[in-house]
Amino acid sequence: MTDTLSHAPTSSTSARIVTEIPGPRSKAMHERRVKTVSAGVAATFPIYAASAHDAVIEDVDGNRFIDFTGGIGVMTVGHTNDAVVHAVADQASKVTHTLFAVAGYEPYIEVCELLAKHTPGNFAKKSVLVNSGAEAVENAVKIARKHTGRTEVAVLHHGYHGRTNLTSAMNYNMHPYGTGFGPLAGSVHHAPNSSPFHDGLSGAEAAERTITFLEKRVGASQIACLVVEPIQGEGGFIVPAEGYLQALVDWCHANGIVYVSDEVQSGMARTGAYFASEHFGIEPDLVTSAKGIGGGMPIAAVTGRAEIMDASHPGGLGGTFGGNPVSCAAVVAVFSEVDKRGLLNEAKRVEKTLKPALLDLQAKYPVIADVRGMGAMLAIEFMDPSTGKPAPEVAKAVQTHALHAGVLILTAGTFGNVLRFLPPVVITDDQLLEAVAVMDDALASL
Ligand code: PLZ
Repeated sequence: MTDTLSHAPTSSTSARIVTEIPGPRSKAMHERRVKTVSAGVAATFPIYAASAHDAVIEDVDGNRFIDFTGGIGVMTVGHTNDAVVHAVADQASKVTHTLFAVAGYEPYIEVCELLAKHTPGNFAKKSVLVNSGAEAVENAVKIARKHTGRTEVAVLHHGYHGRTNLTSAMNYNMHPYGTGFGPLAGSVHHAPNSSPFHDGLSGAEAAERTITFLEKRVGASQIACLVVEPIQGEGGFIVPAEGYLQALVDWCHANGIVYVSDEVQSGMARTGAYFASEHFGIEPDLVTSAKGIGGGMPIAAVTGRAEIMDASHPGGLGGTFGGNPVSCAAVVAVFSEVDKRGLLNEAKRVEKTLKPALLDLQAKYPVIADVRGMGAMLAIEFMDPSTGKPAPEVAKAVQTHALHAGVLILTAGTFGNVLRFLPPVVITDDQLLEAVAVMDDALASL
């Protein structure tokens, strides 16, 4: 046991393992957990966090981990970001809750102003604030249905949109999100996506395949909205072929369909732009955001064309906690941090350091079939070079090896054969390269 619990990690901290993993305190907590926490909640890593700063998490046993997960893409501005912590404490001492629909407060309006300014598209925009990514997607669908008077919802293969009844139906993978939880919401249609590494199609060819499916199976006139992640997150950081998304937007607009960009994972500086849609030159009708916008506080939003966002009658949108003042204060601080500290460029720096290092690993280990992504949203995909089949066991083995060496990495992909890197964009180059060296060791030992 060490005395490090009193010292929070600093930005330059490297990984440090001082106990077996999990350590005795984490083990004891786990024993308490299994008695009262539902087994339905996954436990990816067997450690329990005591403190965190920037890109480092320290567990209750004093082990320090370089964090490539960022709480699944949430901690873009860094753990316990000073500006966020200060804004939260300040707001908590003023007003913590009124329910915006009962008595308003300025931070909610400020957040909607910031989202109107920084989401793609040069037109009048409005927002509604909610609590989670899934709730944002649900609301985007509600709004699109009300606006169009249509019922059907289109999504893409390998997509992920949440765990509520409707969003579970919108996920590509039935397991673990839908299995046994049915009946899931109906009127959801899954169309082929664009995945250049796997399908070899150009953007135009992939768009034709998607559109043909939707026109034949559903009928364009029936579709309220098409919900698309610009870079598919849980699906394995799939970057669509050039021109694909624009072709879908054009088709939606020609057919009165609301195009929804689900930027819950890819949004807010993650890819080196405020929203990843910008990289593809598209202007979605609606954008969902969550994760990174709150700097660790729970908040999410639907933002989009004012005339669509105003489709609902008063009282049709909302909820008790949506746009909580403390969470809103955090969002305002996050936007200010991105601007003041140039965090869009920091995300690009992460790509500039990490991508070549991952390509070097690929040159050394043919089991790495693909290196892809943008900014601080990068991934490697493992395939067995002899069979060409997905190799989830390699992803798992590297993840486990890295955990024991002090690096937290998440898997992704429909087949679980992808490792994804979603670090806080304030992670240092040294920390990035330290983590790559750990993966190198892991692959060498396989
Ligand atoms: N849309 C694109 O990535 C959340 C899920 C992690 P919530 N992705 C991480 C897990 O195992 O629960 C996500 C997303 C996209 C919607 C969501 C849902 O956001 O805030 O988790 O509801």
